[in-house]
Amino acid sequence: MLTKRLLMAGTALVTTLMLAGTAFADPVVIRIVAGDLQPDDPASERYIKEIEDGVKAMDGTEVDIQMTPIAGSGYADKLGAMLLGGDIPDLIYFQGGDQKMVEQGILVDLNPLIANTTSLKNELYGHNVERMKNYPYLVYDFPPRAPQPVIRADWLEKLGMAPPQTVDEYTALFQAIHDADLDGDGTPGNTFGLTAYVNTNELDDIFNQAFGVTGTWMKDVDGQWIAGRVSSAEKAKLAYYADLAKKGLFDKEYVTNKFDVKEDKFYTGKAGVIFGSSAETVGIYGGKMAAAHPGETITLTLLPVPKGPAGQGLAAVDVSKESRGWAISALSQHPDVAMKIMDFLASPAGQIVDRMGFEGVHYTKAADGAVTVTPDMATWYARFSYAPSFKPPVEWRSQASLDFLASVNKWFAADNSFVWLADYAADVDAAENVYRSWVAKFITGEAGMDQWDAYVKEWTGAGGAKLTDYARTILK
Ligand SMILES: [Ca+2]
Repeated sequence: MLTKRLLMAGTALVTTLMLAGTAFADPVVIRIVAGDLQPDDPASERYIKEIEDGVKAMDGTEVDIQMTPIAGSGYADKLGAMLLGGDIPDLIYFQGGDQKMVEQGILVDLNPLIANTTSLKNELYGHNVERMKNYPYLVYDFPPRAPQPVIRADWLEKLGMAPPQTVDEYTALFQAIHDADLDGDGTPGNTFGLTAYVNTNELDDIFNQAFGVTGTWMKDVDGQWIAGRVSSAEKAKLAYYADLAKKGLFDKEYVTNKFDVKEDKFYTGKAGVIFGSSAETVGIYGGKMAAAHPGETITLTLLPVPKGPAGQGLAAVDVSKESRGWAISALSQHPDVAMKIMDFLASPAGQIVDRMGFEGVHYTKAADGAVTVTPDMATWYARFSYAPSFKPPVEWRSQASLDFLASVNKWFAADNSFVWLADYAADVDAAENVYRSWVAKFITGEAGMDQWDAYVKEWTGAGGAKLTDYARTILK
């Protein structure tokens, strides 16, 4: 209904412009909305200007990109109000609230537009391609968040150990960190092998597959779909976490740790291994570790994805849909030009703009063309595309960051999770809360693994049975 009204409004506008004799005059105007691209902000203006120049250099298209202001916090809500009010820019960045707009019919299927691109279609990650099969309205060309563990390279060297290749070797590493006095405070045994924060999601990223937790839904011995959360593989994995905690190798306080507490334990030598969720995060951890130890030369090593008793790999990635990303309005007069902007930004020239920021600010170029990154590069981040094939003119990322990206690509596996109908939201939350609470009880030792059946019973009663019944109608 909204679509129809807006389409009529759009038609009226075009008619008016044609009568005035100004329709389709160059350059093509593309309105864009994103929380961190604001008109009157000099950095945003320069960014947009470089994109306009780049698109023109690419194939001669003259585009006038106009930013739409949404100031302050609450971007998703403000964007929703703006769109439902009928003000719909051509290129829209969502971080939530997009499904409502799909229901209103105001976002286009991006797949046909992407199929016509030169660069973008070749630069999507495996999880992007799978997500866009299920939900073609958002594109977000970035690596998936996949927490992976890091350790100080000098600590690994002091222990005389190679990076662990198996779960048993991980246990041995955590034990060695614990037993030594690597932090040099004179007391052995007061450094955890591993810490985390709030929940065990980060650990799951390398241990799920190792213990056979292959996805959100798994087949039991009778060939019936059951939740991975109540599988025997999950039980084996949690028994491993509980054993690490019991031996003092895993920090039992993970539940109350905030992210900064987790990091602080790492920088101050109270934990030997932590997980970083992205290549950037791993780079930032390296920078903070170095800053915490002036005068020393400390780098971080990314630890491998271990082989376990039941497999190897990073946890399966949710491919039901992108949770954030770029959309194009169904009311846009120039969806092809909007996509051309996205295509440019995924190209080698566009990646210089999107990944490296501004010449003279984030990097400098010498007379002979040699590029040098400045300290300001640490605060720059790509907004549109993190093309996997991009080779920067100079490498500034740490080896740990590069290893992180290689590992994400090597170990991608698609999960079989799906988007729940709103009717199930309360059950999803209730079952997950029961799971989290029991995981904490098992790990702190408040409950023994022999109480597994009591956990499964509570989980089943708290919505788990209802969710499983529904999943069996969805999964093949
Ligand atoms: Ca110590």
